Amino acid sequence: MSDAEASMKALKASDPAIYAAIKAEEVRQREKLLLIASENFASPAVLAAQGSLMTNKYAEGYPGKRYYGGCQFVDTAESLAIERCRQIFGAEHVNVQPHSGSQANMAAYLAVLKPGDVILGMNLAQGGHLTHGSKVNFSGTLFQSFFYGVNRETERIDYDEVQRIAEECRPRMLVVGASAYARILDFPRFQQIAKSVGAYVLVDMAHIAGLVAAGLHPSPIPYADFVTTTTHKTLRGPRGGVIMCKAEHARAVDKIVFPGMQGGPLMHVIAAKAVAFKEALSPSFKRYQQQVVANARALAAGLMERGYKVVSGGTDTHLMLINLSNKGVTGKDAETALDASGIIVNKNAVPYDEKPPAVASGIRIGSPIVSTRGMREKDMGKIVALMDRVLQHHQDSKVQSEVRAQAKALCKKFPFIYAYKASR
Ligand code: DSN
Repeated sequence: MSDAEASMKALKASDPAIYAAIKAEEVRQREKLLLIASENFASPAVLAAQGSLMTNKYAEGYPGKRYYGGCQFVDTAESLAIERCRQIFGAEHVNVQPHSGSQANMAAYLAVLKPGDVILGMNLAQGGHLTHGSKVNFSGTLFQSFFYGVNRETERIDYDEVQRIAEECRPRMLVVGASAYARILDFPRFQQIAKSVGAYVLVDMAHIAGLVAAGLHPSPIPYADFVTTTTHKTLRGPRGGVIMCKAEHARAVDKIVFPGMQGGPLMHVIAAKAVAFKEALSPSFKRYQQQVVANARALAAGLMERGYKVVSGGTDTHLMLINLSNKGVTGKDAETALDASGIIVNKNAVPYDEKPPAVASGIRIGSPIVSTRGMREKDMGKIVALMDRVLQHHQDSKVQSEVRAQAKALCKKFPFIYAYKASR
């Protein structure tokens, strides 16, 4: 019996309720077509490190400078994580301790800004992120936030407009990055805009970090003072965050992460980050990312052929937004009908959406998980056909149950990377 199997067996005996929830989640992940753009399947090696006994260790401080004894082995894990991350992205300084992407962003702000300072980020309603200045988030309450969005016609960022808004609001920090924008980000242009108004540049590359690692999206590193990312999206590691910066901000960043914002780092997660970074340095990771992009393009092309409006007319990345307003179904109803059919997406506002976010006119879909399972362009065609059938008959439960069986059959053809025999 493997360690993982033994652990699951022990869990089953000690906590049957949580064991059952995990097993049900395993079945869900195995049998459904998962198209949430921000999710992925971390490798068994990543899971092993994240589920390891390094969770038991306190290690406030940084490698070689801790406030606890017995840190020699967690030091090894953190030093490897830092070194591998630097190797992937070429940053001058790396801190792998942020517990999440939001905390990495908080660290970037607090390293150089004071409460009340002005920040300019992408509007959440047009593809940005909560932590880029949303009024319901710390970033919008601690700082004075202003927003840029996308052009109504092209549905792409209008850089002249960003320049105009920056000149008007004079930000101290220009925040770049998105959670629902499918096009290449022009980092040199953002840097130019920031320089012209004396702002720092923070690039939150959480969604595209895997693509950047593989050289399939331009790197923000040369153009930004701070670059943050999560490690679990296209990068395919454990849940968590990382902050990178220019050498001149290294001390401020380290100080604000610890002791400024966090106490003990999650050493098991940091070990898992190191494992994921090693994987990201391998040639197979690059091939994986190429397939992620190819699959996203195939999904977009297939949907457009069937009359779906893909925001901005396509995708350069792993994700796309579909505006369903010409299909007579809201984002909310589409999400529900697809879920009942074994296809998991999230409702999403489209640019200039008139519906509230909890209803929304669109859905966001992404290719990271289906690509991890080994699916290719022709399989995307099958997914498009299944989605189209559901969306055309979104109130028909017979269609939903037929598609659910077809989605399960398609999943069955591709390996599910976790296999705990104890569960069978
Ligand atoms: N909530 C994440 C997403 O789905 O894009 C971003 O943090």
